[in-house]
Amino acid sequence: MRTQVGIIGAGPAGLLLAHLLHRRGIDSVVLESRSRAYIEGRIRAGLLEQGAVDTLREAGLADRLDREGLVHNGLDLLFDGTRHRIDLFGLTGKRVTIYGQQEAVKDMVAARIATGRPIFFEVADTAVHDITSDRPSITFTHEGTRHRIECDVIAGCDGFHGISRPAIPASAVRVYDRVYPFGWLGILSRSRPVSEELIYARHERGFALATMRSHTLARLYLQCAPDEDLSLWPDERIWEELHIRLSCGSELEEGPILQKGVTAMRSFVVEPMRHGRLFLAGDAAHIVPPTGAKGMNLAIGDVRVLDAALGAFFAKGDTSLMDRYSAICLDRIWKVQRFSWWMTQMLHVFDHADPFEHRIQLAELDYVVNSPAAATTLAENYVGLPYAV
Ligand code: RFL
Ligand code: PHB
Repeated sequence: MRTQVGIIGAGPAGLLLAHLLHRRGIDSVVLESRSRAYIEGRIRAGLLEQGAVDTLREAGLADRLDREGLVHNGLDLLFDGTRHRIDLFGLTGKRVTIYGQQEAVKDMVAARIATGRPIFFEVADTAVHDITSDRPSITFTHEGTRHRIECDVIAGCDGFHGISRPAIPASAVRVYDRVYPFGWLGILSRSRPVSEELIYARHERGFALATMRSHTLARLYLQCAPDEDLSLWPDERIWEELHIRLSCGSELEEGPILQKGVTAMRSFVVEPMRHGRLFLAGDAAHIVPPTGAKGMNLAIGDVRVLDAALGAFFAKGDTSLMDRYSAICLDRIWKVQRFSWWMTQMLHVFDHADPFEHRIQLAELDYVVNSPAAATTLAENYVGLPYAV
């Protein structure tokens, strides 16, 4: 097989890249280790920045998003028993949209299949070769047969646990990694969301977040241990803890829990995001803690730059944007890392025995909700910093 861009991973990064390149007339092959049903059902992110929505709309991928997405103009911070609204739209003129990542993935898989161009699910033993040459290749097994794809460029969009990043020699990269001493226990419940907008709660027992997927599906998170044992969390205990941490006058409606999971939290960046003809995008290159809702948004930001860079390369042989790909992405990624870290440290309990931490967090939250300058800082980061490309 021969293609221009070999794309490893059919998450938001890989699927969006395949779609944008197709619109430019650039050929690609998408390889995914999981089944189509698995990636379309995997519950993950839910919140899109205004720029991410605009990107999907410009790409012709937003018909269902425009119909079903829930547009939010603000969010609430809950601490010391009181809810405070941050008026995102009033402070920035921009909004955010709730639309499940798996819904965006379904839309993009359907768009890919409609093009008739190749997407292989359930591939195994994916490996990249000759990445510093101008004819890199990918080998993989599909339905028992070993294949090789010769490419001009490889896009490593295979997430944090993929094979692309480890294919770069350790001596060629610098890694930044911070692991947090907590995780999130997340549930999806068939019940009315607590409020029309999101509630980020700082409570002495730990952080909680009330978000949603629709008017009848609530998505709720609790700070827990990074390796929390789910068997210790029967439904009653989850609801009891949510009632305590989200107690704010609004009613928390209980419902059947459809899905439960624990996510550990880390901040991670690899620099540079390119080695020879291998380009990393999305979670393959960076991880943020979910408190700022930035993971999927960052993946979309990277792909915008990579699409433009590959467009210039295949149209005119111009490598200048390819050469700046990593620097352009990292400039925004580090600002988003900072924001995600800041939201995380302001809202989580790191050390239950540290009263100083508690008072500092309350002072910071009080400052954020009462200072227009501080509220605007939160809002402009939350709705999404501008793109350079
Ligand atoms: P993905 O989505 O992980 O996709 C990578 C794909 O590559 C496949 N793969 C391989 N394929 C072929 N060969 C191999 N060797 C392969 N190895 C892996 C994988 O199966 C997978 O399909 O990465 P991508 O595209 O970079 O997208 C990143 C986002 O998925 C991620 O950042 C977000 O989900 C993070 N995130 C959130 N982001 C937001 O923007 N807003 C949010 O509200 C938000 N909330 C969250 C989140 C992530 C969470 N979890 C579970 C990690 C909430 C949670 C709980
Ligand atoms: C979600 O809807 O799953 C979600 C929203 C905001 C976050 C994290 C997750 O910060």
